[in-house]
Amino acid sequence: MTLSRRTRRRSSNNGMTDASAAVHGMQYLFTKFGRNAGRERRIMKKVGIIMGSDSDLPIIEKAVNVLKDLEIPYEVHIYSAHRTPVEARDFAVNARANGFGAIIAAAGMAAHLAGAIAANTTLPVIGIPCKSSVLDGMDALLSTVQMPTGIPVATVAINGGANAALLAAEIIAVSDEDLQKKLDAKRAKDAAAVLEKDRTVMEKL
Ligand code: AIR
Repeated sequence: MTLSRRTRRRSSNNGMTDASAAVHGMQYLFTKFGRNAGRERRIMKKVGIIMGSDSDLPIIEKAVNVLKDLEIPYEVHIYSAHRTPVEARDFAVNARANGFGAIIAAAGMAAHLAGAIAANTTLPVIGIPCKSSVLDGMDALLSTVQMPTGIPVATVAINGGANAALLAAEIIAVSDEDLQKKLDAKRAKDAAAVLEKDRTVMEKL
């Protein structure tokens, strides 16, 4: 969550952090000289998770749990469109080069974070409006969903952390067959759990 360390480490690697550059370098060497030389080896894209404040953490935890279950790599940061606009922009501008495939942005109140991130990248951005004010999240919902034409934000329900992560997973899975299978298996498991409840409901009532 430190704001400047990552920025400082960014060097001349086309906007990549040193860590990202090292991973890409290793990927290249494996492809070139490793046991599977010549075969394409892909590293799964990361999901970036940005929240406007640490008070949004309970909603972010729902997203993180889904990504962990699906074994999708992720990175979490606290950047605010209003309080730390430079860092938020910097993250978005470099996200693709840093190995991200989708970004989740969660904020409450006048929630411009997802839109501000989307303005600075063509990666898919998923907005989570957070319920953190007297307006029960309606303020954040409208601020997140009402994007002007040209800069889309895929907005999930108020406090919809789990669905944001599932949508990010579906985006990554477009080019990842293993992840597609995991998502199919999860759907089947979730449906089976509902049907199990269906079987027991009559006994209770
Ligand atoms: N926020 C922070 N910077 C800009 C916005 N919109 C949001 C946070 C949080 C809410 O303001 O995402 O949901 C209240 O933040 P805090 O830090 O006062 O608890």
